Amino acid sequence: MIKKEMEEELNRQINEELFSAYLYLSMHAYFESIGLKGFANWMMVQYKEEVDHAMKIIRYMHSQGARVKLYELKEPQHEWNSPLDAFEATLKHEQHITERINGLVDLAEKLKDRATYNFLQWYVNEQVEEEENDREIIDKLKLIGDNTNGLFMLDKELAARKYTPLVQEEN
Ligand code: OFO
Repeated sequence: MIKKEMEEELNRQINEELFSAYLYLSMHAYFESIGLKGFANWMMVQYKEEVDHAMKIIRYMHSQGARVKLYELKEPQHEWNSPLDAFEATLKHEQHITERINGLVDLAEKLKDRATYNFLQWYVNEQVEEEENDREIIDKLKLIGDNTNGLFMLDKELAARKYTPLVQEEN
């Protein structure tokens, strides 16, 4: 059983995950607008994964008989100064999500909510991966600097990213 305080925080997290999706969809549009289709593809995959993250919480809450509530989404930023600027914003956003997840884990511990504590471990691990992916791309973008060829090579690399639904039968 999920206590009210946890139910409310999980509902807030659904909003955070959906806002993440919205932000990355906005970045997808930004990269399309500057002709970097591989970067745009990477962001589209990211968008879909974030929707999966929200759905995973929704399904968990339903399995626990908790009440899911959807809140208003903030308007995301529309423009960035460069691909590096967009990826630095991505990392900053993911660090914010990591803090949110850590806060949820602390709350689960405080409430002795073992089921939610276990459920959240998936997100703890996912955040390590997400931040690492962003850092790798930021490092590459810093090495590339103003080199257009390097940027196009990275664009080609990011074009290869494929979306894998979180749990096949859930989608
Ligand atoms: Fe980008 O991560 Fe969701 O949780």
